Amino acid sequence: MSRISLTQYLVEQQREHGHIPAQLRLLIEVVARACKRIAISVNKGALGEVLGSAGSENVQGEVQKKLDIISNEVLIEANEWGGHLAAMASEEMDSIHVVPNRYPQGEYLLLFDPLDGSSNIDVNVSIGTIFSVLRKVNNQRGISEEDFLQPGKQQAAAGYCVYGPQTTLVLTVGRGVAMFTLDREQGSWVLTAEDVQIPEDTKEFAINMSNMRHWDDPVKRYIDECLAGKEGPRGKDFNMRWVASMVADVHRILTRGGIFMYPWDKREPDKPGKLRLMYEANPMAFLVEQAGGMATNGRQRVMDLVPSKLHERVSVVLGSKNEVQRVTGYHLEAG
Ligand code: AHM
Ligand code: MG
Repeated sequence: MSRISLTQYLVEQQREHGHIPAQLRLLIEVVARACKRIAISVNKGALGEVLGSAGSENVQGEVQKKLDIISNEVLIEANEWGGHLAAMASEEMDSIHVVPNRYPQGEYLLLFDPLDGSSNIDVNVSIGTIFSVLRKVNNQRGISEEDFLQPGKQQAAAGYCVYGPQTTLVLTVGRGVAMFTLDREQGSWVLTAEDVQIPEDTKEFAINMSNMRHWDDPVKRYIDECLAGKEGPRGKDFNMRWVASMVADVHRILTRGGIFMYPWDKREPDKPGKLRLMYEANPMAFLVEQAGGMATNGRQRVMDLVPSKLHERVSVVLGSKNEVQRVTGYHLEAG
């Protein structure tokens, strides 16, 4: 059986559909190469002395793991010299990283969560890298944080790489979702799924149930109804999964459907949610919508939200369309 590589897939997208400019193709290839390097560090684990905390905190006051920092450095180093980028922003950096003057400036902006699901690193459970690509819209001047504050619907591409039993790269350039599995012997990404579709209905939800007492009423209502099973208003039994790595939870949903929620809760009433709009919610929302699913913050479409700052947080409800619609409806009914 002949297999299609990531390079061939991108060249065909560029040639046949003409919607991937050369710079974007290079950008995606470079990100994929960086993910391969991160996968090697992840796989080495204790042997590579990459486990444990780095003894520092990021801008959000979270303790950084060694792999958070290593992955961030790999992505920056890989991407800054190619001429395809103007600047980068990362969950692990306070402010944007502008491409140094010694390199040509490209027309794209790259945003990433270099190592998502950090709490799973040391326990050998799936983790990942999430990325989002925007165009630099303002050509009049240099580059600043403001250039990044675009709604998710303006993304040119998005994806993630999940480091699990297999290393898989999942990508959208706005024409459906494709998955590539890393062939470790060959060192290449091989197309293993195309036109990925999320079923509209599901019997599986993903939420951190330990936060139940802090949830808002519409979230409680939805989960209570799921828990009531066959005898309840939904008339069916629901299953629950929570990996605590958004990449792994979203990967399951893209593979077999489901709903993922990280809603606002009363622990931090002033924050709109835990997850980051630009590094986590937007790229995942783009993938989910491209696969026929839906992503909201409980009330509005995630990709319509206009960020007011780089590290903005957001409530997230995404996955199978009919379930996301239901949860969103419960929020809107509650006013
Ligand atoms: P991180 O980017 O610091 O790893 O945090 C994001 C992760 C998500 O991947 C996951 O859905 C969530 O945090 C899990 O949070 P919790 O430990 O509260 O269940
Ligand atoms: Mg994260």
